[in-house]
Amino acid sequence: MKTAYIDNQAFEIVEGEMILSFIRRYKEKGLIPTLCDAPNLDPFGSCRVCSVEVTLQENGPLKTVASCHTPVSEGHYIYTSTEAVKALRKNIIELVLTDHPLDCLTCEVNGNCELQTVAAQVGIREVRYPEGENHLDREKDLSHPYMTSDLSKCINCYRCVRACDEVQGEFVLNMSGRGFDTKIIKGLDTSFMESDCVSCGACSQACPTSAISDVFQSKAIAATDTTRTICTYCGVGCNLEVSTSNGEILSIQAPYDAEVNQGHTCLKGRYAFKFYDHPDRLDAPMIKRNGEFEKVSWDEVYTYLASKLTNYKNEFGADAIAGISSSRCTNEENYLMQKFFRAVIQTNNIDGCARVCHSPTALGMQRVFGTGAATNSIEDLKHTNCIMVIGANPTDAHPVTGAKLKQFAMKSGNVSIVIDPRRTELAKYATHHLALRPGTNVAVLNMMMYYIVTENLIDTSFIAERTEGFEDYKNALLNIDIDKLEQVSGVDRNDVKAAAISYATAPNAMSFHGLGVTEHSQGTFTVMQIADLALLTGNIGRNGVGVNPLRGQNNVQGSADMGVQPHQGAGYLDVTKDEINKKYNEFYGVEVPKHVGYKIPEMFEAALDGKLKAIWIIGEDVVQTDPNTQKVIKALNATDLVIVQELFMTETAKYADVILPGASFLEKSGTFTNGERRVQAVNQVVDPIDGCKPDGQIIVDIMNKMGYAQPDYTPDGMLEEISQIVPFFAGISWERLGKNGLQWPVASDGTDTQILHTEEFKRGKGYFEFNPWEETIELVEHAKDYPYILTTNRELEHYNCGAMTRRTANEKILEDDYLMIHPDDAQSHFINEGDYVCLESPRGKVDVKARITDEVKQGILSTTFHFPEIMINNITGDVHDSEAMCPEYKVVAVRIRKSKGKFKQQHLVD
Ligand SMILES: Nc1nc2c(c(=O)[nH]1)N[C@H]1C(S)=C(S)[C@@H](COP(=O)(O)OP(=O)(O)OC[C@H]3O[C@@H](n4cnc5c(=O)[nH]c(N)nc54)[C@H](O)[C@@H]3O)O[C@H]1N2
Ligand SMILES: Nc1nc2c(c(=O)[nH]1)N[C@H]1C(S)=C(S)[C@@H](COP(=O)(O)OP(=O)(O)OC[C@H]3O[C@@H](n4cnc5c(=O)[nH]c(N)nc54)[C@H](O)[C@@H]3O)O[C@H]1N2
Ligand SMILES: [Mo]
Repeated sequence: MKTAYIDNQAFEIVEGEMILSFIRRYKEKGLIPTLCDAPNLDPFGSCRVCSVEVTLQENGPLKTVASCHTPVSEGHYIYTSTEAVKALRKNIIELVLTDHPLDCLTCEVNGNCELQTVAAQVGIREVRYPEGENHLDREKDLSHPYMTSDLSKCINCYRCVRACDEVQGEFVLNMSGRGFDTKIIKGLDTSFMESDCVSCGACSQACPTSAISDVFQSKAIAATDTTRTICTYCGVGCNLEVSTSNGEILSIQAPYDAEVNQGHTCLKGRYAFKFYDHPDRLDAPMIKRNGEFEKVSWDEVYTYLASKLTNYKNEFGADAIAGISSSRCTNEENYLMQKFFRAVIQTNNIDGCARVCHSPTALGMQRVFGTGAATNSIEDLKHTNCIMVIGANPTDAHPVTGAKLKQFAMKSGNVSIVIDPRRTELAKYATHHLALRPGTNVAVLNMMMYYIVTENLIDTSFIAERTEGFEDYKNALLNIDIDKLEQVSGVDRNDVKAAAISYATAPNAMSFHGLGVTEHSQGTFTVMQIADLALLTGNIGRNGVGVNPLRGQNNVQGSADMGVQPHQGAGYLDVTKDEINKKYNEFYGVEVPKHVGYKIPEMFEAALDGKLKAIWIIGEDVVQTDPNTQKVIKALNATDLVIVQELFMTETAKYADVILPGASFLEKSGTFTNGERRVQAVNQVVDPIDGCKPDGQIIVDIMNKMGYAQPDYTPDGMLEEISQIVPFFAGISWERLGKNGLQWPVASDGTDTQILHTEEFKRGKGYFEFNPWEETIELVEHAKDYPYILTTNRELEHYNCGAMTRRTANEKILEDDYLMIHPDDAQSHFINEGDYVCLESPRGKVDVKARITDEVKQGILSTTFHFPEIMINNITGDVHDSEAMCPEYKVVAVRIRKSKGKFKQQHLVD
């Protein structure tokens, strides 16, 4: 054991650590004051407030060093509070204060200012030096709906600049000027709003004064409570620390000790929370009578629903009723929803948003490995040499992971491969960008694997020991027609070959994929190829490798784990198997059906055929987000009873017969499972808005009303029940989750799992299956009349149907949608920047504003689906993945023309 001494007391040291972290491990945090240091930033050593005295022998000559960036060595004697360092620290702070306005009493961060705290800590009562020529003339920047700056308060600690560089990798902030005139600038000295700032707030969290702040932080000074919880938006699962007072949410920060996000989060996690008490929140159950919604009591709505559902079940059978559960809701709520359908209604007609999202991931990975979830953790980026990002745009859709991937790609020596038709932000930094035509993933991946085999870069011993089906696979692969695949994909074979060699020769290569893989007619096959690519090169089962879908919704992993699927119940158990059926029957105490239920598209087909009488939809805006909007509307109109459980009057809710007002993540407790299989505790921050109930309680109430005894919704009680039926939750309990959650499978003793398939695959051997590329029927049938391909992307500021983000000030950052169109295409249709473009597909037409850019190739268009005023899904079609039925949102045949623009922009915040 190696030791060093803190004030003459011996403590064990860790090789390579700095004196400051060594001291902080053993002593209270306040012992060493700091200014330029922050928990999530590299040591910087500029303010020197953290100075200590050090010598190599007891009573030896003392040397003053900045503890934050001086490594501790064996036998160091460190003195933390000698008169000399105390005087030095005080002097430093006094000098800092001469150039800082002493208006603490009226400052918005009074009481919450680190400079103030440190000044008190070092014993400053008054400043001895005359007040310097300060920077009170510096203008405040109030251009942005969230971020603010008042550079008269800046103390040049560089924390904001370092946060922008090191944490977000955005490089927006800089120090400019010399000497007294040194100041922080944004971009080329513009405002937050005009700069490339992505509003992540890392600088505002880092700033020790209020030089850079945000509109919520000043309010947080009044906070009486903080609650740690998990973000409701994407599948990264950022931990959040929410400050409240009197039941009102004041601000959100990111805790530094969060393993997922290490003190960082994006503008949705940190700032987009004001939807929760927006005046548009639904606040009473409603029943539609004579075409109008009427507010009713909970008792009335429960009685109404129980009687209606019972009648439909008796008259038309259980399969005339179906449910769509919400991946925005907790595991416990999803478990209850599928239990309601299986045990109370007695049908397997239960599905969720994974159907329109990563269902091909779950199926494809199950076929190859036996388990459909991410094999590794984001943490593994520290151990990899090469990343392949295919069909994912994480800097917009998974910003905290995106920032890490971007930093990886920017670092010299690292190899990155981006496969995406658009030049995404990551593509700009990638070693290889394969800009394929949408719908040709299978072609490009088969080419990649062909080169890996022909260049003899396969991992023969891994293939021999851990896989099956390789010989047949290889024979088929060697017969592909490279000329044809090169031509259809539009990617030069040499570029594909170079990327293939990079992936195969990297000591560790890790893949990440998204909807550009799954939302296609060959989605499942593409996922299987990505998995086979890992098998072929032995990139699975250890640190820094693996297949890592960037799961979408905050709890889409969890909802499928809980059984929100028509073919597998809680814990992915096959409902058609006798022994499984027996297990569920015993556990639920009723007869559970053995035949597979409807997937979402089949629910709508059944409705149109008159076979579906009732549908209960929780937290999913199918009218706006499912493909072929007009067909979805027809299906809902054809269903007698449409129950929508929501926060807002969404496009779908408008078609409801009954509305149930649920509660948002801030108003309830439970768990979410992130894209790394990490089950984390969601803690209630405020009471449900008056009139609303937690979704889980609503389901329990209806279960009981229909005669099934289900105890009230509590997160610990529900987890207890779940752990008895879901095998990989065996060791999960509410108490055990702790701050950073547990990654499933969790053994009964509580041991969790960071990496899957280390020894063998869930299915035994990894499975090779060759599938040839096929043109989607959408283009085969329609390309002649509709020569452009529309694909979809996401914007950082808005989330899916926009119901939540568009009710926050995010709307002021991105007000409107736009269509990416190549300059040559724009020119040939006389379209100028900002003109409306009419997009017409065989299903219908919509208008979107043009943004002319070479981020897309000629012939390719891209836009989002966040804006109900546009309703892009009016033009998407019915083609779906051949295996998992995920809609092919990413390839839509369209024709275009300039138009006048028909919709009126809605403004949901003032
Ligand atoms: N800000 C924000 N974040 C979100 C969401 C949001 O709406 N807004 N939604 C959440 C949800 S539900 C999900 S599922 C995730 C989705 O996150 P991502 O998986 O990143 O989803 P997208 O941006 O829709 O599509 C990813 C990329 O696929 C590319 N692409 C299109 N066609 C093809 C193709 O044929 N081949 C390849 N290789 N690429 C193609 C697109 O250009 C795009 O860059 O994001 C989650 N996070
Ligand atoms: N064209 C095109 N369409 C797409 C996609 C695409 O790439 N292109 N992507 C698809 C994908 S991947 C997905 S996942 C879907 C997403 O589509 P949706 O699931 O419809 O999108 P969200 O905006 O996440 O909608 C969730 C709804 O849940 C509500 N909600 C949030 N929290 C709660 C809660 O705690 N309780 C209740 N009761 N309600 C809550 C919100 O108000 C919101 O209306 O869209 C799909 N649609
Ligand atoms: Mo999704």
